[in-house]
Amino acid sequence: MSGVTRRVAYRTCPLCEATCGLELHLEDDVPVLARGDRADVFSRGFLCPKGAALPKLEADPDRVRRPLLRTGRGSAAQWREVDWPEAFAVIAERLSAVIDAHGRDAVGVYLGNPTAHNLASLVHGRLMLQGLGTRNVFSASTVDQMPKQVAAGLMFGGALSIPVPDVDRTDHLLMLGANPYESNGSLCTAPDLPGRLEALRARGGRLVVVDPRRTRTAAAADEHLAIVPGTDALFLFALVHVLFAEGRIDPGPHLTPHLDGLGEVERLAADFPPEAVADACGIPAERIRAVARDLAAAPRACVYARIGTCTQEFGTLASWLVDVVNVLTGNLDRPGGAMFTLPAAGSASAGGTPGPGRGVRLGRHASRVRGAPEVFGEFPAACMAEEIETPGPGQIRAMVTVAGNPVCSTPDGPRLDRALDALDFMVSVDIYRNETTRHADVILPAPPLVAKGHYDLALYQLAVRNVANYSPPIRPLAAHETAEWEILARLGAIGMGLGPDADVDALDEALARGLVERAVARPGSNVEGRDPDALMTALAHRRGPERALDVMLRTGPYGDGFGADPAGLSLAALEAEPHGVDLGPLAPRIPGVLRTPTGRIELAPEAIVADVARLRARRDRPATGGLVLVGRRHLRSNNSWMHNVEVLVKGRPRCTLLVHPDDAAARGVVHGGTVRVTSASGAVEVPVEVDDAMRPGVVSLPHGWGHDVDGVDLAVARRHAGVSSNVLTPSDRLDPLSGNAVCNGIAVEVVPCPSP
Ligand SMILES: Nc1nc2c(c(=O)[nH]1)N[C@H]1C(S)=C(S)[C@@H](COP(=O)(O)OP(=O)(O)OC[C@H]3O[C@@H](n4cnc5c(=O)[nH]c(N)nc54)[C@H](O)[C@@H]3O)O[C@H]1N2
Ligand SMILES: Nc1nc2c(c(=O)[nH]1)N[C@H]1C(S)=C(S)[C@@H](COP(=O)(O)OP(=O)(O)OC[C@H]3O[C@@H](n4cnc5c(=O)[nH]c(N)nc54)[C@H](O)[C@@H]3O)O[C@H]1N2
Ligand code: SF4
Ligand SMILES: [Mo]
Repeated sequence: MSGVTRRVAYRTCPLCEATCGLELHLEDDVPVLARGDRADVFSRGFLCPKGAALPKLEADPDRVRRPLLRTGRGSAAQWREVDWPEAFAVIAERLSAVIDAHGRDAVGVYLGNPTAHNLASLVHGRLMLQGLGTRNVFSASTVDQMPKQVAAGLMFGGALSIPVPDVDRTDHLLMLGANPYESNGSLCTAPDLPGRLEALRARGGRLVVVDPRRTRTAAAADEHLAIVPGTDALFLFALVHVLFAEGRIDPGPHLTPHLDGLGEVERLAADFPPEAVADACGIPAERIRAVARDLAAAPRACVYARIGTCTQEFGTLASWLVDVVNVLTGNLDRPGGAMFTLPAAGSASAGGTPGPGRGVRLGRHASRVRGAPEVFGEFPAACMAEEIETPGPGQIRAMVTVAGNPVCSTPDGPRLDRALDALDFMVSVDIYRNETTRHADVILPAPPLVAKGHYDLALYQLAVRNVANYSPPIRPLAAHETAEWEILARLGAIGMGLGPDADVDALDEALARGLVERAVARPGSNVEGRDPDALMTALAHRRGPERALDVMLRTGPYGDGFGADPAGLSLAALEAEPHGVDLGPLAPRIPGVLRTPTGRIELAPEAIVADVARLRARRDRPATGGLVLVGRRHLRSNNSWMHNVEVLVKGRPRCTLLVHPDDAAARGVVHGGTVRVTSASGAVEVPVEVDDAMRPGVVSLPHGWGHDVDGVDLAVARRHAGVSSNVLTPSDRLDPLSGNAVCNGIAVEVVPCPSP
């Protein structure tokens, strides 16, 4: 007992988008217990089983703690721990060799989901990308939310100008393709979103859920519409049609002066009356009409849609129509509707001059093999394998992955798996040796959570309240640990040809200076015209992402302006508030938030209008009668990477195929049996749960499983291996405007496996 130092620290949970406050109980700075922080200004004590398991995740003996160097391949692979100088020396030699021989585009980069929850990668990831200077950048965004970013970018002028549902004040929420009872919300940062939805209903509001499965969220709603996968854009267009046909368009005096393209939307919607889409959507015309009327009648209503509407054939169209409906019903940018956050650390739309802006440019260049357009500086993740496999100038011969597991999470994982195996060189910044990182020649471990600071730079741009919360590191880095920002900066330096021992502090200093110089040059900023040197001096005690964050906070919308407003925010102010700072409910931001070239809301962007013909063809496509596959999430799981924590995977297997009783009976499939699921790209064998929560004709399989492969170091996950649903996801089906993969609505055949 004696000699152990116990204390409590407060931190924001980095695991999902909800940003819950954790009360971490520490013994000698090692977390032993996580509770919800009841004083957290945003989460008020809420936490889920993943947050509670964080101490176990931190203590996982399989985590990579020191750099690993691989010799041999496949089943002959051997891993050796090396020190950081040796790891970087190997990387400098071999990555530079690839760049020297084949050019910068020969290095591919994949950024995974946790990079969006990580201050170091959000700030210094750019340094790495600039240093590597390759066009071959991929990320989890194109198996996720890219359609929403494209739609919002074209409508409002910024890739992150995404309206979020003002769930705490709305009277009526129409939710499509989201299941926050499991996911805790996405593109909608709201700790305890299920509790907030219950509060909505308790105050007399109405929740309508559109999902091919009667999820826990759908079961808790007032109404559930079991839509045919991939037809949300048809459904939403029919809502638009009804609103016009019944004279229920009412954007209101707040939006009307800022709208472009209303007539074009009306013209397009003419082709989608409820009767014309009802069969395709599997929802009776009368119910579609009623949904439109309810939305129009509610004092404050909001449409919110998430991954089921993004990772599908019409991702951008569906994402666009969500906000079209919000505009037409007058619910965009008003309390209780869909609103824009004003984040404390600023954002592209929070500083600078409102009005006509640069807008967003897409398709500035095209991928080498299939000519897929670039979107916000990246290519579709579904193109990665072909870019590695296909010989010729610009072929990817080396990969850098950061916090990603694309073998499990992107289309046709097995093909990517083979492609990665054939690379000249690969380096992964990760905390596990998993399905993807087992191909790396070098794995560079990110330090544990307790040794890094945390601030949700990305997710606070999408929060349902304006909040700010910084978690300082609990302990300093140990001698064998390297800060993640420094790892990324060093990879960038190697890309610049500065070698393995470059002065990364100088790069970090230049990064901070760049932020300061932009802030003082920005018209109307709270430090406009100030001397950058003086501001840099004021920051001299900080380095790394913390210094950059301090600049962003101090020059942000609530910032202290480096003394201009002593009551304003700074990193020091946040350090004094371990439970966070509540900056209030969302407030209207139009027109200030707009950055389109016209300075108006583009209701009918050209690129989107041009894609409507494809949707018309879908309207008229006859049903095949076959089964289609969709995905799902479970509260105790997180994409592919938390299956090595026993408390989260124990119990019934989670990687099962849900099949409606009628579909099961028609195929001789029984509950608890095993089936073979075949798609155009592959086949898996998986246990079945017969479940009447499924819409007939639709089956559901979660993603992120399939852990029993050579070379992974995941003892627990291997015992609960499951199969990867992305074996079944073809890599040739993309939403054309966003390059997003179509992971939902995949045609499959299901047959019983012979009993063993
Ligand atoms: N516990 C847990 N939480 C997570 C994650 C996790 O893996 N586990 N992952 C995190 C990440 S990275 C993300 S992006 C978010 C995602 O958060 P959500 O968007 O809430 O994701 P899901 O829970 O997968 O819910 C998607 C729903 O869409 C439905 N669906 C599928 N196809 C269609 C369709 O064509 N139309 C409609 N209307 N619905 C469809 C599915 O049946 C499913 O119920 O969750 C985050 N939170
Ligand atoms: N079929 C289908 N496929 C899908 C989806 C779906 O719904 N259906 N969902 C998609 C979505 S929404 C997403 S976001 C993607 C996720 O796709 P990915 O981001 O590729 O996969 P993850 O499983 O999130 O892998 C995260 C990786 O980060 C590592 N990691 C965790 N913490 C840290 C850290 O602090 N630092 C570093 N350096 N590494 C860390 C983990 O060990 C793991 O290797 O999957 C997508 N794939
Ligand atoms: S809901 Fe998300 S942020 Fe909150 S405790 Fe769970 S994993 Fe962490
Ligand atoms: Mo995601």
